[in-house]
Amino acid sequence: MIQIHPEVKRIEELRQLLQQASYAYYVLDAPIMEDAVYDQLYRELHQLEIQYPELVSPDSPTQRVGEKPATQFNSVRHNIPLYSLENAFNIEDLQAWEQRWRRQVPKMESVEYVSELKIDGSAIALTYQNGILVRGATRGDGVMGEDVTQNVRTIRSIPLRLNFEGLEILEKVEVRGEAFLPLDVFKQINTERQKAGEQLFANPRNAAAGTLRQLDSRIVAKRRLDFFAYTLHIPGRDDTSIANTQWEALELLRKMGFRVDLNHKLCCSLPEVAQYYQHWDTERLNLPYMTDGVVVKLNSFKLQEQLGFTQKFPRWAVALKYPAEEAPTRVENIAVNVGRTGALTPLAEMRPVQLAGTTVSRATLHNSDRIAQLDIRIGDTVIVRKAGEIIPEVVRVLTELRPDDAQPFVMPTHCPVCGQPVVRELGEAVTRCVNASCPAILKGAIEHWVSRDALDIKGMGEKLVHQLVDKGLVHAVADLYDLTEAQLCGLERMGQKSAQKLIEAIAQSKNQPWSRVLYGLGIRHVGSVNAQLLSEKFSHVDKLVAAKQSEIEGIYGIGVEIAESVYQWFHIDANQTLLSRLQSAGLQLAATEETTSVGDENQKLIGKTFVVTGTLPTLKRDEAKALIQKAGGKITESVSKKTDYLVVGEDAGSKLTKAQALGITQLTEAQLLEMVQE
Ligand code: 0OW
Repeated sequence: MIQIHPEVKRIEELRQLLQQASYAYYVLDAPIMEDAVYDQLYRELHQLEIQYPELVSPDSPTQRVGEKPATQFNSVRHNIPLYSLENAFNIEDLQAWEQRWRRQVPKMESVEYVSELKIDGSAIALTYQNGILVRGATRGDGVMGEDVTQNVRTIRSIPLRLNFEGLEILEKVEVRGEAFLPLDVFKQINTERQKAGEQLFANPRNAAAGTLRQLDSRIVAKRRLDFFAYTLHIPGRDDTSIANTQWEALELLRKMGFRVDLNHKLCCSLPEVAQYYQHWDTERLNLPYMTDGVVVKLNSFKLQEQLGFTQKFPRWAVALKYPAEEAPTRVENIAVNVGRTGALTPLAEMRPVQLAGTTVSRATLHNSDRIAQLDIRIGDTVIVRKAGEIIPEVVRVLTELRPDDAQPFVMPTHCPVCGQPVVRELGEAVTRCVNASCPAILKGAIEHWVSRDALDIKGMGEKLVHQLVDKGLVHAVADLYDLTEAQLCGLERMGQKSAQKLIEAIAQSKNQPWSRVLYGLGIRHVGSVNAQLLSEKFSHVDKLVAAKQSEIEGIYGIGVEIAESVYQWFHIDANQTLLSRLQSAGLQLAATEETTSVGDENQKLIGKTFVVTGTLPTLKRDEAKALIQKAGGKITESVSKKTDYLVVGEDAGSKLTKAQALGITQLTEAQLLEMVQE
């Protein structure tokens, strides 16, 4: 007797509801419920699925993210090759293309084209089996691609199950489209990478391709990739079985639940295509995503079939590009910018040049390694590239135009802002100023101090911080607590009311707990988790000042490197002065009774044994171990039958293989955090 769970009905109901809500939100951009309601329903479904794991199905909204990180990507063959597109760079090329294909078919009068924006992302091929997404693959070389199914599943606008009205007969469906990063998401990712001192993505296309090839789908999920479908195939049947034209195919893709770029247009002649192309030359700069020209296709599938393909391209389509966004200019100077972390970033100052609709005169040169790689010198003529809104980039030096007096760039030995010696740690590309009171670092220190996870002082934006430092009102974070309303009123865009509010917000921050103050000090390697651990072990600042380095090291999760950085920081006179000033200003430099550390209630991992392996996306391995320890879990260094969980990061090695062999549950960092969450 098959036991039918009473919850089956509820689970199906929840899945339907959540899928409709997700489709409405991510594909139609027309939410049908509040986020809080969605989250509530999601939690209910998740709980039911945890209770009855046998009821989980691959198309459940809970199955989008959180798979264990892949160790590699398998190579897969596309059922139907993913062709690329022949390029046309102007209307003449487009007309030549039309002449070419017309010679291949009997004379015809009217012909329809579909013009589509060429989305500048990374092409992917999706395979659906009986309406369920079973595979997502990168384009690769068009014949073989990489299986990135786990990552594709995290793209919310890709349906896990097709909306199949009337198409149930279709057993296998192939959909192709472009995975892309919206511009605001791209900028956000680069801002985070800049803060973390990581190399920036040069453009959204690289960022999308790089994200799709992430081994840990949690990272992919956080990056919020999006997707536009543009091709539909039914393997083994000719495409005219379900649609006769590209236009109909796009409509069908929408019905099936895909996002389709609605800027496509049916054109009845080449002049109409040219008009579409001209229109989008300027309009594309207002789009929330990058495009790379226009794709022009013959609308009729019958005609497409007659024309077929060359070795690489369809004869019935062409990519009509806009004038290249690269131009030559001269490097007049190479300046050095000191960032908030003290990093010295070389910047090329160039003769202004018109690029992609804007005037460009500066481009980042990242670090000394990049300068050496480009062999760029002051006086050189270079090719600068700027696609859409993206940061301008020096592509190459035209060495044949190098003047005799071209000067190689030498990274300064002293900080250009404060004059103190700079440091370039062995093996690091970045050169850094380490003087805590350097104005450039000071601005960064104050921005960190007022930030959300630190003292959380609202209203203290970057521009105001720069004014406070540049006007000499603040030389250290402690000076914030001596500011008067009158001083603030004297600043730009600061009225009496907002000055009062800000003074109030600064005063309020004195109630923040000791762990936030500790984090706010901006000690290298002390993130909010380590600050929490340190503030629990040393409940008063004096204990931390008096602590030996070995004591600090003794806290699980505080490795040697962190302990050294903490010990050194508390033994610098200027920092001791800062602490006493903060103390007298009334900041919390000790744990008070109400800010109890996490008590016994959060012992969710008691009795469980964990091993941590690989590089985790946000936590250091030691921080993860400390979290596990704090929640009552036991840490061992090697995997055995007694291991309950293996926490897996990128480039996990033999421990992962052994865990898989022993059938030990693997966790991503996010799943671990979910387990220890209060
Ligand atoms: N990037 C696009 C796009 C598009 C395919 C069909 C057969 C050959 C090209 O927006 N709208 N339509 C097509 O049609 N391809 C596109 O992108 C191609 C895919 C592979 C290389 C280009 O990115």
